[in-house]
Amino acid sequence: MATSTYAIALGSNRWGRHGGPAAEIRAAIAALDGVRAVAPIIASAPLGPSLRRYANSVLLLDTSLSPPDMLAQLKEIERAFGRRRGRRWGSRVIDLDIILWSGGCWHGPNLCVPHIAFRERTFVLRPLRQIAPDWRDPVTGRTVRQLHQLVDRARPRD
Ligand code: PH2
Ligand code: MG
Ligand code: MG
Repeated sequence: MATSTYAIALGSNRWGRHGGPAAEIRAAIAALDGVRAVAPIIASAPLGPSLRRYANSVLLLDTSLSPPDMLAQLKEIERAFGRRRGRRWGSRVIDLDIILWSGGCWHGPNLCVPHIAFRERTFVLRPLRQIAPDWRDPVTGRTVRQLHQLVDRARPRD
């Protein structure tokens, strides 16, 4: 029984078994159960030390999994796709991050929902706005549409 909805951000800037970054994103989407909406994949300039461009998207999924169980499933997919743990923000075949959860906030030892940096990231907010513009961030009380307008205004070219 589906009891909650998650917004999951997907990112890739490395080739893997399925192909280039966009193919890796499509394969990760296919590996998840309960997917209800998927934003078009975008190309984005890397934030941080990596030099390779990213493919990014965001999806909504319905599930009965708790946030730690959802995270464990995402980590399992990252492992299966050949993601290696290493340098923080190094290039990666697939990165799956929980951005929002319909239950509001969650703070655990390895997990903080909402994602701590999503309000500053155009490559998350732009796709998220396409599928969930009215979702309200439980921390700031702002909608995704408002959060996107705020970063867009600050950095109109990103
Ligand atoms: N993910 C990062 C660091 N930098 N830059 C872009 N454009 N897209 C990402 O998904 C991304 C990033 C860490 O997870
Ligand atoms: Mg990430
Ligand atoms: Mg991650």
